[in-house]
Amino acid sequence: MVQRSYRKCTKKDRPNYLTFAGKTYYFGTIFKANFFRAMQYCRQQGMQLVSIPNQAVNDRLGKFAEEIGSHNGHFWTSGTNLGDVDQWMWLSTGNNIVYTNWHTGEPTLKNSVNESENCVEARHFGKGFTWNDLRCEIEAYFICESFENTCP
Ligand SMILES: [Ca+2]
Repeated sequence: MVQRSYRKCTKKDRPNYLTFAGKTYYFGTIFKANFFRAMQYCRQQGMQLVSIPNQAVNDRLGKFAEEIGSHNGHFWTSGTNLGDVDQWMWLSTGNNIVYTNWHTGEPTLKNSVNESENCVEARHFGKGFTWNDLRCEIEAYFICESFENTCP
C-alpha cells in the first residue's frame, strides 16, 4: 500500500490566509461574489467554500475576520438548503449541518419581501461569528478552505 505524504501547508505570511486545525483558510475580501461564484472561485484556487463543523472552527474564523479588519464583512459559507428545504447541508463536503450557530431568530427561510433565503452566511452580528440564511444571489465576501491534508 502506497502511503501518500503531503507537504504541510502554511501560508502564514500571506495576508488573508489562516492555518488552523490542519486546514488552510482563505478569506476573500478583495471582491464580493454570489454564493455560486464564490464556490467557483474557491474551486479555481484548489480550495472549496468553507464548512464550519464545530464551535472551535467557528470562533477561530470569526476572530480572524477581526484580525484582518473585516469584522463588518459578510462571508459566504457552503451551507445551503437548496437541495432540501428541511435539511441544511454543507455543499462542499456533502455533510448535513449538525453543529449550528444561527443568529437569534435565524434561519428565517424568507426575507422581508418573502423571497427564499437558501444560503448561509457568517458574520459578526455582535460578538463572534453567527449565521444567517440569505438569498444566494447576494454578493458577499467568502471563505475558502483547503481540502483535508492538501495544499491549495
Ligand atoms: Ca435570514
